[in-house]
Amino acid sequence: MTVSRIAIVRPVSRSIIHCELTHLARSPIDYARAVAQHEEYQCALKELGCELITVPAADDMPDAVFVEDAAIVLDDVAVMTRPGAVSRRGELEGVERALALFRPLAHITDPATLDGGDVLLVGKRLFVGRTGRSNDEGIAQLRALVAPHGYDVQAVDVRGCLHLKSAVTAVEDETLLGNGEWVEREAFGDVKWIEVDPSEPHAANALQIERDVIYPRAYPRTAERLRSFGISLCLVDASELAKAEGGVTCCSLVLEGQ
Ligand code: CIR
Repeated sequence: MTVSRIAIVRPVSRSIIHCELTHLARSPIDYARAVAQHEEYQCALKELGCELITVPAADDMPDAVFVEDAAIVLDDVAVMTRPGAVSRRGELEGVERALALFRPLAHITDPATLDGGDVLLVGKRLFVGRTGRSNDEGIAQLRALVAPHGYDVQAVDVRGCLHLKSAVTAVEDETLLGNGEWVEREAFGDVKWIEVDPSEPHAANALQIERDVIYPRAYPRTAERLRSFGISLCLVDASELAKAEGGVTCCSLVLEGQ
């Protein structure tokens, strides 16, 4: 059997300047620059062995490029979320059509809310941030949907940032990169923890693709720290979409195809 790695992506919307913002003040986003940076990101995904599947653009949905929030993709099921921001719920349809080719689907339903950016997979554990976007009902529904597939769901309190994965992501299978000001590292049990450089609080969002990590150029001190732990980085410029509160995990859904 040939197993290939697939990354689902979606173009930057022409209306990106009207994106949702929670913790950042609105600043002008250069659409052409955002598109060029998104191209570089997609090249990085391809270099790391991903085949890209592009969901059709949704120019009327400002945040559509952030496909991560629409679904949680596991080996044997994909859970379509119910985004906490009402303006983002229309994004699901296109992503669902793409995912249906690869996984059976399950759905989070009203009154639950859940954003994919709040869900961090470590082995068979799903850590889920309790945030303004993901509520307790969302966490409970996710638990019920994934338990039959052998996954354990643990809720984690998050403060000071948008999503759990703004505060912590995996850089190796059992190694997390985190900002301990935004999330309690003890919540993650016995995993190795690399703390971001204190001068780079936004540096915890990294996208692990097997033994490599796609990582923003904007955080050189934390990058150096990661390299000192032997982590191989593929650096990209992600500064325009960072103004929309998006990071490198947000712009793709990576899954093993078969
Ligand atoms: C939002 O607020 O929903 C978007 N402007 C940013 C979403 C970023 N997504 C993510 O961190 N998973």
